[in-house]
Amino acid sequence: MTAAECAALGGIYQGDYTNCGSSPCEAGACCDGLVCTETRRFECTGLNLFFPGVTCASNPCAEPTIATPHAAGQMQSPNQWDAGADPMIETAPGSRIWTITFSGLTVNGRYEWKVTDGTWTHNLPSANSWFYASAAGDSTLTYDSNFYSDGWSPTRDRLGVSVDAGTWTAVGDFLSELGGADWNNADPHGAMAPQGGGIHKLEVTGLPAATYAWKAVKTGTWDSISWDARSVNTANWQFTVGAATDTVAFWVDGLVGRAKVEVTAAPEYCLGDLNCDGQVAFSDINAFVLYLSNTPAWLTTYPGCPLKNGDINDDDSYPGFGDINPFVTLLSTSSLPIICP
Ligand SMILES: [Ca+2]
Ligand SMILES: [Ca+2]
Ligand SMILES: [Ca+2]
Repeated sequence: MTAAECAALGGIYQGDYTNCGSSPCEAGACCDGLVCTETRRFECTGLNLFFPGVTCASNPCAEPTIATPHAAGQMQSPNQWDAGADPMIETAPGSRIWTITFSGLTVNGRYEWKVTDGTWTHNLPSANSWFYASAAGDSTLTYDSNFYSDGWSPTRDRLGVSVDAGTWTAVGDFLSELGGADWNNADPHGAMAPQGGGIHKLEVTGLPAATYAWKAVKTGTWDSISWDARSVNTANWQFTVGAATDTVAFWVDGLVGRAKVEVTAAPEYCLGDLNCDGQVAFSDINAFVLYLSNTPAWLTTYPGCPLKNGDINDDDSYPGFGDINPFVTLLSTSSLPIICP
């Protein structure tokens, strides 16, 4: 609202560029990958990283967020949360990856921690991070300050651990649409399947077109990895489904400390459905013969039917006789009818 509207309500105008959030007018550096622009906090959106009070002159998007990382937290002894006691060691000069191993921990115990600069002046993530000790009571923590454009997030400041948390759930407001309960962090509809190497995945279809939010959590807890961090209070991650036929794939990498969500639209064709009735069956044989022998007549008979439907071997060459044998194979080796996606 304007200053006048605010005054009419008896309020105190907080100034331009403010909203109902905590400190939205704060200026700083906004990093879109390695590209830096100076913005207000509320203007730095999406997966971009915001460094309050920082200008682009120091090139914050290319430099490690913390150049002298230390690990501080509940795993330290004798004093927990000692910002300067446990420096992390760079794996190789210039690697921008630092590690530290703690041992003598509670077997399979859970610990909260942060990366500090040796003091409490700069630390991350904003909420505490977390890890679990191994069955031998140790754990190696990693701080990776490199920027990655590998499709996973966070794109920098990844916090790695040597012990995967175990079972993971994709939790969010999409779960009720799947028959579960929204934001139930133990909902079986959100259970992610282990893919090996600490990676877990859930793939779903049938979500009505809408924008949803999610995050990956250790099942039954709020220990999470999202686009912003591995922490006890990660940000929600939005994704948009365009149609119920879209496939949504949720991924988490519990060791590296990264996650991603991929929405894939169903293909706009159906290989083998030559009469465009939504399924592949023997009733497509005559249509396929017409398709090959007189394509213009086929187009007239089945208006709007994708020509690609006849590209049975999916080599993007069609119409062509090379698809005859694949068509015979498709019909003779499949359980018919095949319902189009
Ligand atoms: Ca819902
Ligand atoms: Ca058909
Ligand atoms: Ca073909």
